[in-house]
Amino acid sequence: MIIDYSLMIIETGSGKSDSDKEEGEHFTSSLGMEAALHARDQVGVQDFVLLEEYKSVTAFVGNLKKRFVENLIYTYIGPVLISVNPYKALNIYNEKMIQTYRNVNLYELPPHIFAIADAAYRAMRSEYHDQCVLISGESGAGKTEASKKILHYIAAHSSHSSEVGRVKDRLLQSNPVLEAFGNAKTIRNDNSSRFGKYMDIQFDFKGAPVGGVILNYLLEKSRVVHQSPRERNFHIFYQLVRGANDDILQALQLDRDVEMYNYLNQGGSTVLDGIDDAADWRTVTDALTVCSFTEEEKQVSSPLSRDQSMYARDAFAKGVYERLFMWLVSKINTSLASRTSKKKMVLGLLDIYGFEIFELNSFEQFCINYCNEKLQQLFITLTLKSEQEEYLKEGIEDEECLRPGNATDGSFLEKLSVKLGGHPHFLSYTTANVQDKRHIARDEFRLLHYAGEVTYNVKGFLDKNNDTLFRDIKEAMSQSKNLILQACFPESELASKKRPDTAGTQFRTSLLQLMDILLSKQPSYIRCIKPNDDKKPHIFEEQIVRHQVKYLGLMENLRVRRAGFAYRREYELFLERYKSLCPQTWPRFNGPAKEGVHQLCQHLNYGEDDYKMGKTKIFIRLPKVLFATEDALQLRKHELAASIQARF
Ligand code: AOV
Ligand code: MG
Repeated sequence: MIIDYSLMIIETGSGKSDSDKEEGEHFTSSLGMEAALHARDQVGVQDFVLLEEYKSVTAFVGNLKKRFVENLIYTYIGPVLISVNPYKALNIYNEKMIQTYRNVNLYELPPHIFAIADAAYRAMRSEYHDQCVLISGESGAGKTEASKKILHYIAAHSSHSSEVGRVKDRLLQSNPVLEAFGNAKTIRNDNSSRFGKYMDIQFDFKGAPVGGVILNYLLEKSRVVHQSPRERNFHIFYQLVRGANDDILQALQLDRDVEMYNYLNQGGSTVLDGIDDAADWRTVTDALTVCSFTEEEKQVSSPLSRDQSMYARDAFAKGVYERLFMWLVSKINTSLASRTSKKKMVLGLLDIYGFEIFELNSFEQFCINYCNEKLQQLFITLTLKSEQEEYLKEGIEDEECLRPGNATDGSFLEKLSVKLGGHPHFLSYTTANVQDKRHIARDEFRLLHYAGEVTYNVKGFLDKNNDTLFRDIKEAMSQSKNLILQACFPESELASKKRPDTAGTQFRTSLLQLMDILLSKQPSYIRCIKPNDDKKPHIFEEQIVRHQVKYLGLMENLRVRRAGFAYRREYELFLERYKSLCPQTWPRFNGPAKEGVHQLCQHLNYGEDDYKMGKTKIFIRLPKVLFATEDALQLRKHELAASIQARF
C-alpha cells in the first residue's frame, strides 16, 4: 500500500499500521475528502470537482484509474456517485462500514455507495420528500449489485418491531427469487438482468421500512426458447434440473440432465464459473418460503413439453413464462404489502437492463436500449438543465420507431426508412449511400444511440411486437386445473374484444409512467462503469472507460458542477480542519465559526475572488486554493509532531 496515512492515524487514533489493515480498510481510515487531499498524487481526487484539468477526458479517466488500482472504486462528481466494477469481492460492505456511514454527511467520508443511500434516506426523513436512486450504466457495469448494496444498507437499520423484521426479510429475499426467474447469463454478464425493475421501499414516519412495491418492465421472454452461443436460459431452469429433489423432477417428468433439453443447451455453456445451480435452488426455495409462497406454488410448470408444433410450442412457452413472471411479481408484492394504512414515505430504487450490443440485435435490444436512452435523457434533464438544449438537439427521437407497422417486417422497415430517412442518426439499406450499402443488409437498420451505434435486424420484429398468443391456447390455459396457470390466463381477458396494445406500445407507455414516478421524487444518481469487456478483476481498459465517460455525459456533468464553486463546506467543519494554520483560531476560536473562517481566510491571503461566504458554508472557487491550504496543513502537522517529539 503506497498511501501515507500516518498523519491520519494520529488524527483518528486508530493505532493500526497500514500493514495491519485488510483490503479496502484504508478506505475509512481517513477523514474524508480533505484527508485524502494530500495523498492525491497516489489515489487521485475523491471528487472530480477537485480535478485541476477538469475539461480533459484523459485526466478524468486517469483519475478513475489511479483510484481503481488502489481498490477505490467510488468517486463523486458533486452529489453523483461514479462506480467502477471491481469484478472481485472488496471488503467494504461489512457491518462496520454500515455503521461508519450511518448519519454522516456525504463529504465527510470517502465516497461510498452507503453514503448515497444514507443521504437519500436522511433527506427523506428530514424533509418528508420521497426519494429515488437511479442506477445506470451498460450491461455488466454493476447496477444490480449497486441496488442490492443499497437495499442491504437500508435493511440494516435497527428496529425492534417484528413487523419491520418481517418486511426487511421479504424485501431482501425478493431479490434471489426475481433474479432466478429474470436473470440469465449473456456474453456481457453472467448474471444479466433480463427485465427492468423499479422497487419502492415504504417507510413509516419513524423511518422504519414497512412495505414495498415492485414494478417490472418487459421481460426478455424470447430467451425461454432461444439462446445465442455462450448464453443460457433463465437461471431457474438450471437450478431446478440440478437442484430439485427426485420427487419434484419425477412429478414434472423431467430428467436431471440439462444437456438433454434443447431449450437449455443451445448456448453450449450450461455450467458457469463460480455458480452452483443446485445450491442456488435451495436459496431460491428458501426465499420463496420467506415471501410466503405455498408448497404447491413453488415453480409449478415447465415449458419443456414437446408435443405441440414448433411455432405454437415456442409462442406458448414464452407466453406462459412471461405470465408466470408477472404472477411471481404480483405474489411478491402481496407479501410486501404494508399492513398499515398510515401515510408512508418512499425510497425508490431503479435497476434496469443496461445498454447492450450483440452480434445480432433484435426487438429486445431495441426496447432495452430505448429504455436506457430514456433514462439518460432524464439524467440530462435533471442534472444538466443548462445543457439540456444542446443535448435534446443531439438526442434521438426513438419513439417514432415504436409505432407498430403492419403486414411484414420488410414493410415495417420500409416505413421506418421513409419516416426517418433524413435523420442523421438513422440508417437502412434504402437510405444508405452506395458506400454504406456494403455495410448494411437489406433487413437491417442502424441507430446511433447515445451510447453507440447499434444495427438491428428486423426479422421477427413484428411478431415480437404484436405478441399474439393464439386464442385457443389462452382458452385452454384458463381452463387449466393448475390454479396458477388459471390466474395467469384470466377468462375475463378472453371475453374482452379490445385488441391489446402491441408490446412496443405497452413498453413505451409503462416507461412514460415510470418517468412520471421518477420526476415526482428527489433523485440521487449512481453511474456505473465497466472497466473491461472480459469480466476480469485488475484490468482497466482506458479506451472502454473513456467511451463510457463520454456517452454518460460525465464531462458535461463535471463542467456544470465546476462552473460555480468547486468546493463547499460548513464553517464548523472547515474551521475544525484548518484552525491550526492561523494564530487567531489555534488551538480554538472563541466565537461563531463563520467569523473564525473569515479570519482564517484573511490570514491565508485568500483573494477576494477565490471564495465566498454563504450563510452556513464557505465556497471556494478553484481547487488549487484548497490544495495549497491542504499542503500548508500537512507541513504544519509535521512541525507539530516534530515539536511534540522534541519535548519528550
Ligand atoms: P448490471 O446489472 O449492470 O448488468 P451486475 O450488477 O449484474 O451488472 O454486475 C455484473 C457482475 O460484476 C456481478 O455479477 C459481480 O460479479 C460484479 N460486480 C458488480 N459490482 C460489483 C461490486 N461492487 N463488487 C464486486 N463485484 C461486483 V445488466 O443487468 O447485464 O445491465 O443487464
Ligand atoms: Mg443487472
